[in-house]
Amino acid sequence: PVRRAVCPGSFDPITNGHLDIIGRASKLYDVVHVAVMINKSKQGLFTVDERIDMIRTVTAEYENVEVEAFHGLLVDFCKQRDIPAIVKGLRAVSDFDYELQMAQMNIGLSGVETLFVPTNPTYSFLSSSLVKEVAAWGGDVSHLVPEPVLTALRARLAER
Ligand code: COD
Repeated sequence: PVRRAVCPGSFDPITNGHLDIIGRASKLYDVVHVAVMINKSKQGLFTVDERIDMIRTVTAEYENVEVEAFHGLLVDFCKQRDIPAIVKGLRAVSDFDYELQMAQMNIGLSGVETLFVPTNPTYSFLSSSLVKEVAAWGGDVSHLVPEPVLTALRARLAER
């Protein structure tokens, strides 16, 4: 049987921290689904289609990674694609409470397991929101996001 896992997130935009987790998951599973979860109450810096394009570009080297958007519950995304496992990066203790809550909710809803991968310490402080904030004030984020994302960030922020 094909072993599948999902790496879910907002990816607004994808960072080197996300990419590290996706790359590691791609070595452990036959197919890794990257799910850009649509949150209607949160207006992003990038549209969902822009996020998907960026993720496809920077994961092109991984042949077993598939990227798509989803509007709904993560467990329904999993059910529809026969995915038994969610792979999440854990940055610090601060991530733990909420991640544990979601993991337990998800297993209770449908039996989907969550596996936590320890974040590469180089990226343990890294989040999409901090990247956007630092970049908006002209700070250098070139070591925190892949090159195509850096270009897109600069272009989007220059429009403002
Ligand atoms: N290093 C390693 N991993 C990282 C890093 C980093 N620096 N930054 C983020 N990650 C990993 C984490 O595992 C994180 O969970 C994931 O990437 C996504 O990060 P973000 O910031 O893009 O996305 P979030 O935190 O907004 O994603 C939350 C979800 C979209 C996964 C969640 O809200 C969800 O599942 N929503 C769907 C609706 C649903 O099912 N709700 C019920 C949940 S019980």
